[in-house]
Amino acid sequence: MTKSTKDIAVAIIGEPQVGKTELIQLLNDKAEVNGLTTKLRSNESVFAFWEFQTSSSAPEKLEIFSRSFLKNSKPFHRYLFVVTDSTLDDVNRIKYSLRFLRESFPDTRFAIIANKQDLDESLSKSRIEKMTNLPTLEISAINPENRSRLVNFLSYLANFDTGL
Ligand SMILES: Nc1nc2c(ncn2[C@@H]2O[C@H](COP(=O)(O)OP(=O)(O)OP(=O)(O)O)[C@@H](O)[C@H]2O)c(=O)[nH]1
Ligand SMILES: [Mg+2]
Repeated sequence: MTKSTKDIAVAIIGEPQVGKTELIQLLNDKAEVNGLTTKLRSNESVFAFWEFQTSSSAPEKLEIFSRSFLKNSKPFHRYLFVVTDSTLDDVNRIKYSLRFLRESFPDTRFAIIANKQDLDESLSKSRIEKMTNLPTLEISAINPENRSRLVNFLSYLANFDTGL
C-alpha cells in the first residue's frame, strides 16, 4: 500500500544576518547558502524551505515572494518562521511587521525562531512569546547538536512525526 506524502512549505523570513541560512543548513548541511528554496525529504513528507530576507527599506519585495510562496503551497500546510537574532531591537521590528505579514500570508501557521541564544543579552523564549504572542523556539543554529530541537519544533507545530 502506498502512503501519500505530505507537502509542507516553510517560509524562513527575517532581517539580514539573523541566521536564516544557518537554520536551513542545520537541517540539511548540503543546502546552498544562497539558494532560495531547499527541499528535504523524509518517508512521510517533503519539506520545502524558502528563505527570504525582509527589510524595512524594501517592503514591496515581500509581495512577489508571498505570491509565489502561496501559489506553491496548500492552505494550513504552510508555515512562516520569523527568525530573529533575539535582540530587543529585532524583536521589536518583528512585532511591528507581524500585522503586515499576517495579511500577506493567509491560512499560514506562524512561529518565531529565537536564534543566536549563545550570545549574551539574547531575549528568552518566554519574553519573546509575550511580545509576539507566537510559539517561539530558542536555538543557536551554529551548533549542529541543535538539529533535533528544530526538527522537534517542526513536528510539534505540524502535529505529526516529520520523520526527519
Ligand atoms: N553566534 C551565533 N552566530 C550565528 C548563529 N546563527 C548564525 N550565525 C552567524 O550569523 C551570520 C549570518 O548567518 P546567516 O545564516 O548567513 O544569516 P541570514 O539571515 O541567512 O543572512 P542573509 O541571507 O544575509 O539575510 C553568520 O556569520 C553566521 O555564522 C547563532 O546561532 N549564533
Ligand atoms: Mg541567508
